Amino acid sequence: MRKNRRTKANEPEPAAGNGLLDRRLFLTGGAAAIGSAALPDDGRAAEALPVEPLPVESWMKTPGSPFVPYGQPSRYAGKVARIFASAPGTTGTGTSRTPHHLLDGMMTPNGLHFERHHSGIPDIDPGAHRLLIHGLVRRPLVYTLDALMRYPMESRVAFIECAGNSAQLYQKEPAQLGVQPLHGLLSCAEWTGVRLATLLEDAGIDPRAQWLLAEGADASGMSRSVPLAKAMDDALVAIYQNGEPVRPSNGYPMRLLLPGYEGNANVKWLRRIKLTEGPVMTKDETSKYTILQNDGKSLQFCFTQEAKSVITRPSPGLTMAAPGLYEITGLAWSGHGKIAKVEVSADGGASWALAALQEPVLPMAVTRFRSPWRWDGGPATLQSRATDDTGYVQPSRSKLIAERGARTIYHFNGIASWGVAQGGEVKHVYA
Ligand SMILES: Nc1nc2c(c(=O)[nH]1)N[C@H]1C(S)=C(S)[C@@H](COP(=O)(O)O)O[C@H]1N2
Ligand SMILES: [Mo]
Repeated sequence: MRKNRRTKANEPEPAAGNGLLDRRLFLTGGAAAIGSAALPDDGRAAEALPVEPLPVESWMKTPGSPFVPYGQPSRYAGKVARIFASAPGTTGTGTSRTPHHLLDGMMTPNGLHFERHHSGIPDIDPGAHRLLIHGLVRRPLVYTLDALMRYPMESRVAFIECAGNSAQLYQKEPAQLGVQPLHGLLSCAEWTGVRLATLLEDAGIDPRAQWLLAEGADASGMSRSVPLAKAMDDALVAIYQNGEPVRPSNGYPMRLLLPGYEGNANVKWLRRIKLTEGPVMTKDETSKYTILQNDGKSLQFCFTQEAKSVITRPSPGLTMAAPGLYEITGLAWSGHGKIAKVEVSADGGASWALAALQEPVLPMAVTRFRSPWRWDGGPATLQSRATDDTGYVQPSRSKLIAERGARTIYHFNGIASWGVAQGGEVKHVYA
């Protein structure tokens, strides 16, 4: 009896083909219990050799550096940075992308939150900034930042994903890029601010109002129409981002947060909300942010980001060192609610293992998933597939394109694949 149990502990249950193991291996601390199986075959992750005494390094011999008013990352962590590109002839119009392959957990640090600016980052004096609420209201109101700060506040952990995230996966051939350039227009933060519903009720909502126009204070005149129901449900005028004032690049001194909606509708540098009977048909919801279909017609007002997931490690640029036990980890999210499950495949979708979901699992936030995988050193195709609590399952790339076509660049949420070659090189592939 006892012998049997030990044998079992030494051989973790396979959960799917090509080396995927039971997710409980990590939850129960089983990785340590299975001993050498938890380590690369050709060596140990931590050195077992007695190294004694430990050397006294130079930084132990003199006092450390003085205080600074605002902390910065380690100078050795310089690679943990955004990458960015600006439109020709501009410096601040374009995107910067989050390095998910170098991060863990669920929150994106403010300095690494992705950015999308249509006309650079405005340098807004918070004392001069105003938020106007007008249109179909009983009494139009103008808020200063100070006035807004006197209202009751609420926090929400929410992802923001640009509608154009992962757009390269609509291309015929897999772009030879990694997680950051392909899927880095996604970030997750704790946003704190005043419920938009509170401000609208303050102004008095005319029963004819069904929509609102939200406008930013940047030079691009970015503005979007949003259903009033969303504003009343869970919209925030966010003033804080992960506990500190919203960064200039993310909308300082205030931004609209519409949890689960495409990034574009989350208007930054918010200066005006106008209640209207119908959508206003701004340039940002007619010429752009519509889904062009094969028949030449476009879908408009596709607000919600559908369930999606992406493996952040292993991923291109992070070569696998040696056969052995690895953790496959990544992020899953849905604009419709909570992530119900994430499955991982190591054989291109032929078989799937349930991944462990890391708590907390929150609606419209990213969820971190983890799956133990024993890589035998041979070829593998890694995929993840998210299901949300509405029952919606992330589609394969081919299913998504069969249904939608590939004439759009928006809302790509198909399954992404990383090919692991003999030798450990990881590449973006289509499976
Ligand atoms: N005023 C204004 N709001 C804006 C934008 C903009 O250029 N100007 N870009 C939008 C787009 S396309 C996206 S994806 C998100 C990006 O938010 P972030 O830069 O905080 O990540 O902001 C949206 N809100
Ligand atoms: Mo965007």
